[in-house]
This record gives sequence, structure tokens and C-alpha cells, in this order.
Amino acid sequence: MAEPEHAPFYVTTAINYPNGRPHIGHAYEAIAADVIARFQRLRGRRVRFQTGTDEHGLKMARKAEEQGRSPRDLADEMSGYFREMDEKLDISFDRFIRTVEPDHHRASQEIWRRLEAAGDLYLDRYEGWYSVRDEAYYDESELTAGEGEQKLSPQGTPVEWTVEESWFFRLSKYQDRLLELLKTPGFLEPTSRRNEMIAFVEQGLRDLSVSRTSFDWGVKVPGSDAHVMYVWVDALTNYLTGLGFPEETAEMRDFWPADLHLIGKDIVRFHTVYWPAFLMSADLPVPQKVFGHGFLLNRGQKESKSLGNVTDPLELADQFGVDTLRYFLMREVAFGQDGSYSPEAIVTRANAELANSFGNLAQRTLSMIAKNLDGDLAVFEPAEPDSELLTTVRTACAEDLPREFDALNFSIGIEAWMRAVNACNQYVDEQAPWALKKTDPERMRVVLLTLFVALRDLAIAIQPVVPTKAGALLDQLGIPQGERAYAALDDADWFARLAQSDFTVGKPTPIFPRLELPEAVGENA
Ligand code: ME8
Repeated sequence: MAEPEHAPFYVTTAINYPNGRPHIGHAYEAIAADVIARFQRLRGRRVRFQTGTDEHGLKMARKAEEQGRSPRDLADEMSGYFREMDEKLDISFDRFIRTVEPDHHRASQEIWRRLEAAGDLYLDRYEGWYSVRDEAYYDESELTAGEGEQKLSPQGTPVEWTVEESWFFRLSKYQDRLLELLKTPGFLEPTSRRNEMIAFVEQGLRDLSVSRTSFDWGVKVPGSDAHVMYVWVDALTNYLTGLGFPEETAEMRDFWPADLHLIGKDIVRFHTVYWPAFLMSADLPVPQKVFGHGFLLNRGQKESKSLGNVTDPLELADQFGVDTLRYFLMREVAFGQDGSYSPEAIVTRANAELANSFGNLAQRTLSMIAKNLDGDLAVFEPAEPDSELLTTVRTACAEDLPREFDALNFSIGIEAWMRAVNACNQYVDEQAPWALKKTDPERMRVVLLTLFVALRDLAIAIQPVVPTKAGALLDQLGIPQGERAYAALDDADWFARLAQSDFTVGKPTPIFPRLELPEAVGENA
């Protein structure tokens, strides 16, 4: 693989607006970023993983006003639900940042000073369209007609005419450098989003309004007390705050520029045009990669309060299990594209692949080992079908899955892994170790030990997706914590060490029991 072991790897999610509770899209992004973080750790990279909440701006201010409370009070409550979601879904973040935190205000003000020092800020009057839902300025030419007189943003959200004094950032100055960046292979993926952004920049960039004066819920503009920063200026800076910017910390040195900003498709413009332009102006390196994933739809429909189809991701995790939900989301949807979910789809996928294929393989293999080998894991001599199976499994686990995960093709990587699971099940059926017990106990022993090795490989490889369940299986297999990294897949001697230890396989507990559709859901379907 291209990167040396132990090389630092910095991955971030978007920081979420805590104007309401988390929805399934938030869970989806957190899980995908967590899979990447865990995957890179298992490959030996030194990972830093940041997520959090984006708490300033007009959207938060208005929501709080609607509820008759202060924005800070709303932010405190809702941000707590996001953190709770992350904890419940086993999101292994290093920092959960809140943009109301003092170190974040300091970092944002320092970025502002640098933009100013570069001569990139000037005071003027903004007159134009603004979408509070997107916290975005739009050009007249980008709008479409909604019902009645209402004009809509390209995201389909209402826009309002806004006139106020504002600081402007000389975005137009960065047009050529931005185009060059957007055309750099690998900077923005998937390709469809890259083409969209290139077209957007090629149309010509206008300078960007970067402060507001009509409300005060935000980071104060240094030396300009009536202004708060446009929420995206402070929000994007969160990626630096978490590393200790503006201090020249070891984290800044090791982890900036970020290896990957993982975001959804609706906020690509902010991350691949505005953010790199701010960084160029502040004389800081731009991120290595931005990936704009697709949207998750509920039975093919966008979730919304008016349709009454908003799903609480924690309820799904309670119903089906955290790891099952994680597996489903990474397996079902081609990463980068939109995808659909429903309780039926989760149950169908989980039963076919986790319960019937992987879970069943683990359960029957471990039961037979516990019953028939008396804890004897002696080193064995594989015959041809055994070596063939072990090569198939090893290739899937040590080569195919890592290659695909590296390219963020989670679904394809898991599919390769699932093919190896199926090859194991087919091997069990063909070798029929239960029949060998009477006819050729020595051969039965080799078959079961082959399966033991295959199961270990499969469990190690799939840890990023189903960390708890894979961990429980590795416990049952007696694999020590220190031998669960991907490098262990290339360790030829581990089995000899395990066989010499006094570890015995006990009566196994099923890791992925079959799921039933919850009744209420079944009735409505
Ligand atoms: O955009 N499916 O916050 P946010 C998948 N605060 N992903 C979805 C989704 C869906 N249905 N709906 C939203 C913001 N997302 C800003 C980000 S970053 C400096 C500031 C994704 O709470 C969305 O694309 O509206 C974004 O990446 C993340 O969830 C947070 O969205």
C-alpha cells in the first residue's frame, strides 16, 4: 500500500447542525467515517478522527427563537443528542468539537486575521438571496420557482432577500488556483461531484459575503464588533481548531492537511471551493481529499417532518443491533450514490449475510471444534482443498477488502469478504466434517482447524464494520488483542503460538442471531 505504516491519518465528518435531533443521514456519515478510522488504525496508521456540532448561524438562532429559548440552550441540549448518538453507534472519535467552545472562537478569529492580512477582506453591502436552511448565499441564476412566489435554492430550500452591511472575501481572486485544485486527481470524489464543481467555478466566482450584522449568534469579527462571521467561515475552521490551531502543535504538524473530509453531496461547494480558498488565503495547505457521499432515503423518499417519515437512528440500532445497522448501511449502499433503507431491507440483508452466512459459519465451526477437538489446536498440515480455501479467504481479507476500503468502496469490499464467507460454507458442506468424525477423524481435525484459521481471518478483516461482533468472535477464537491488526493476516506463526497456549474453544454463543421484522413495522409495510 502506498502510505507507510504509522503515517498519520486525519479524517473528519461534517459537523452537524444541532437545530434538531440527529437523523439517519447523520448516523450514516458518522458510521462511514468510523469505518474509515478503524480501518486505518488496523492498518497501523496513526489516526485522528474528529466530528461534532456546528452551533452558530441564523438557522440555530431562528429555531431557538421559535422555541422561546436562547440559541446556547438549544445547542447544549441538541449537541448532547449528537454525542449520545456517536457513543451509542461506537463512533471512535478523538474529539467531538462544539463550535461554541472558546478554543474554536480563537481559531476562527485567527483565520479571519490571516484573511485580512492577505488583503482578501473588504467591507461592502450584501444584497441578494440567502437560504437559512442551507446557510448559503445563492445567485439569482441558480434559483428555481417554487409554489406561489417562493424561489428555491438548488437544494430545494426557500431563499429570502437579504440586504445588510457585510465583509466580503475575495473569492474571485482564487478562481484559477481552485480550478487547478479541482482538476487534481483524487482531490474531490466521486467524479460526478467533481465535474459539477468544475462547472461551477468555470462559470466565474463572485466574492463571498463572510459576515452578518442582522443577528449576533456567531463568532465575533475581530475589530468589527457589529459583525459576526458567516457561519460557514467558523464551521469549516473546526477542522483546524481540533488540532490546536493557531498554536504550532504536534497535531498540526502531523495531521494537517487532513487526509479526508467526509461530507454529504449537498455541502461539496463549501468544502471544495470556499474552504480551500480560505486556506490558500491563510497560507495553509489544503486537504488531500474531500469525498461527497450520497443521501440516504427512507423507502426511496427524503425524510421530512411533513411526510412524518423521520427515523431516529438510535431506534433502528435498538431494534436491529448497532453492528447490524452499521453493516447494513455500509453494505447496502454504493458509497457516493444515494441509497434507500427500510426495516425490511435491513432484516433481509442481515439474515442472509450475517445470520445465515457468517454467523452460522462461526456457530457451526466453533460448536464442532468445541465438541470434537478437546481443545486441541495442534498445528496441522492442510491438504489441497484446505489450502485452496485458505488462499481464497486470505486474498479476500488481506487484499481485496483493504484495497476497496482504501478507495472507500465499502460495499464492494464487503462483497469480496462475503464471497469468502460463502466459500467457507460451501467447503463445510463439501467436506462434511460431521461424517468424517466416524470415517476419518484425522481428516475431520484438519477440516475444522482450516475453518478455525479462515474464521480468524474473516473476523479480523471485518472489524471496522462490526467492531463489537467481530471482537466477540475473536474472543471466542482466543485471538489476543495485540494480534487483531491487519498485519496479523500476514503472520505465518500466529497459529503455532495459539496452539501452544492453553486456550480452549468453549461452547460458542451465536454472534448474529436471526432477526424478525418488528410487528408494528410489518403491519405498516
Ligand atoms: O450541513 N443522507 O450540517 P447538517 C446522508 N453544519 N447524509 C446526509 C443526509 C441524508 N439524508 N442529510 C444530511 C451541515 N446529510 C453543516 C456542515 S461542516 C463544516 C458543516 C449529511 O446537519 C450532510 O450532507 O445539515 C452533511 O455532510 C451532514 O449530514 C451534516 O448535515
